Amino acid sequence: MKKRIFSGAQPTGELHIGNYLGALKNWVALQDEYESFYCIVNLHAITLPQDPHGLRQKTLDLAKIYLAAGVDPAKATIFIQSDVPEHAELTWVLSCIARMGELERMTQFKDKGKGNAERAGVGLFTYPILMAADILLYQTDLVPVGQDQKQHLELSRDLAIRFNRDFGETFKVPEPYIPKAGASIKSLQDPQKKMSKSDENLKGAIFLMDSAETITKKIKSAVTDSGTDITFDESRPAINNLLTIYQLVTGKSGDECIAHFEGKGYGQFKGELAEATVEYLRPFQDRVNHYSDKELAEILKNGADKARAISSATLADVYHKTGIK
Ligand code: ATP
Ligand code: LTN
Repeated sequence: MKKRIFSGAQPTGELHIGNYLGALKNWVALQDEYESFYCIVNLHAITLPQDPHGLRQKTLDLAKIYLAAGVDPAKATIFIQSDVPEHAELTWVLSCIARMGELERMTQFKDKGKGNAERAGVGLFTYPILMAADILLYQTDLVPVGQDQKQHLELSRDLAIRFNRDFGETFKVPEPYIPKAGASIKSLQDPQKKMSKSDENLKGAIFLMDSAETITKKIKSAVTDSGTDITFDESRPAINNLLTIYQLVTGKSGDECIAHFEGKGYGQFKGELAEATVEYLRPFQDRVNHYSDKELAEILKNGADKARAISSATLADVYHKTGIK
């Protein structure tokens, strides 16, 4: 039997190249070897205010992005989180075994709640429990995510272990899959921060649907470090980040990248990086509107049916073990 993968992204804003290189790219690479479930986590999206008119459209657009990135509906299951009510149901049960203390330690809550717990939504606080439910419902072996999700995944593992201990073996304990290169692509404007959809400075992120002209402009205006060498060096985070993007979009080895830019200046490097990024995203951009709305609806319906077949069995087991049913 194939091992199982689960991952998801939020339909909250435009996806950027950090989401692509840190997560989506690996979803595509892993779908042959694993039985894969890729979810559009719209229930996660409302942990921060969303425009109700825009959310449904963004949810469908994100499904198109998964497909355009190369997730193949013949191999992987693509579905919308809210189409599978078991996610919300298991969240409740897991909420009853999760501890305030462990949620308080989640750094994303501190960031997104802007350090103001008094005013932050309760959903933002309990969000990692919904993520644990997503993963544990499918008896998932592996979860491909970027570095920022590592702590949430640890919590999923802890909840699985605790439930199994208290109620008997029920959940598989999932492992993270975090890529060596690309796990945390940084903002082009501030290499101390991760590239983010919600960054106010739009110049910090390369969005997957950006035009060639916009991509080139953003890369040319990216901040650099002092010094002139173009090498991988953590102490020079701006160039380190740009060279990492170059490495991933060209598929060259680290050594090849360094050798290629030896003796060359930032100007030339940025020009080549812009060109390589545009070329990398072109086939993706061409494919975004490949599926009609009708085909998309069909794919999502099939996906939800497949997802429910598995998640309902896990939830029935949980309800049985806890004495609910
Ligand atoms: P953002 O902070 O940009 O709003 P997010 O983490 O809230 O992103 P998602 O769209 O749900 O948004 O993330 C999808 C995937 O992309 C996750 O696996 C996440 O770890 C990964 N990811 C997000 N930002 C980066 C980044 N800068 N570099 C690498 N991977 C990233
Ligand atoms: N929390 C993640 C999105 C997410 C996810 C998941 C990722 C929700 N459920 C399950 C992997 C597995 C984020 O904000 N990027």
